Amino acid sequence: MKTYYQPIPVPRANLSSQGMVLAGGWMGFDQVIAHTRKDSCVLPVQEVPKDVLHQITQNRSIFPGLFDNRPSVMGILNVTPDSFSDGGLFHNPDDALSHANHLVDQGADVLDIGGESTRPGADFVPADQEISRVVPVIEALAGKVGRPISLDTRKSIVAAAGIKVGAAWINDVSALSYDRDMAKTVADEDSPVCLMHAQGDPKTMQAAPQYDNVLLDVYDYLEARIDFCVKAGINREKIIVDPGIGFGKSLDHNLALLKGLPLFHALGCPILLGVSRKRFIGTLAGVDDAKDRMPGSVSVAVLAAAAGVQIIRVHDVAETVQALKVAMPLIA
Ligand code: 9MG
Repeated sequence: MKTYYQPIPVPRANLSSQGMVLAGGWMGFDQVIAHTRKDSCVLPVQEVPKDVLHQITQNRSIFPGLFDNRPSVMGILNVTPDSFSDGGLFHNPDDALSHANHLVDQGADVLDIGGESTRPGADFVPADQEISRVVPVIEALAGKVGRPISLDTRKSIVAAAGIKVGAAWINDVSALSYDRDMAKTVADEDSPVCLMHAQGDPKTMQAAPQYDNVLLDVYDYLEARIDFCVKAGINREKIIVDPGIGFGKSLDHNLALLKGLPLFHALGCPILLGVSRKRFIGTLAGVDDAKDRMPGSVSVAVLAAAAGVQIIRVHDVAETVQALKVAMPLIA
């Protein structure tokens, strides 16, 4: 039976002599939770197989220096008319550039631009429309904001057009499963790519999500997608993984994934987490309007930092950056 090893993060200063550094970053661990599909137990680090330990500990080197001592903050810049909490604000390239500069001034390390809303129930957007939304904005920003631009798309033709004008990463919420040409495009361009887990399509994904064991099922899915990408010629060191909070998940599924976040370090890739203003925060806090969910979003961002998550995707950049500045000396 397969065993999954979830490091238990502790501040590096508190490590025992057997302790190891988590993903070359700011946290350490000297114990793991060993899960099977039957049960779980805590083991000392010496009992973890060598190849798994290598995956958990090695530096994540996509962008040297980026993930060494704190999570990177990815600021969201949607150019869709229906995005779920800030839609329609930045259609025109000049407005997008000034908002992007504002996010960078607030401390964003990366900007994520998307032209197709992925909120639950969102409609499909044809590729030509998506291109006409994102390409002028990427063109206006690339090389001018001093930060890498991530392009949130599931379509290879959109990815190719975006990379041509300066997008530095592809963020694909279908983990390259939506468009059969996407893996080739990413491989040919040698582009970093974020593989996010989703169950179902944005249109229907919240209908009745089902898992045997959500944490282990999502882990297995991401592991299989990494293998698929590597076989397609994508450099393993350029892959980022994301459990896809809110994408075909109930409240309990989201909570199980958030509690088990450190498990994903065993995939050997940087972890990206997007919880900003999502519905589960509204459910837990009793807040209907997505724009009022900043405090809950920031609290999860701080917990993610303590779990060693390398990239946090947020709407509220200034608030998240301030929270992390205060939290990092306390948790690491
Ligand atoms: C586009 N998008 C919306 N939510 C997201 C999340 O949680 N992760 C990633 N990678 N992209 C997201």
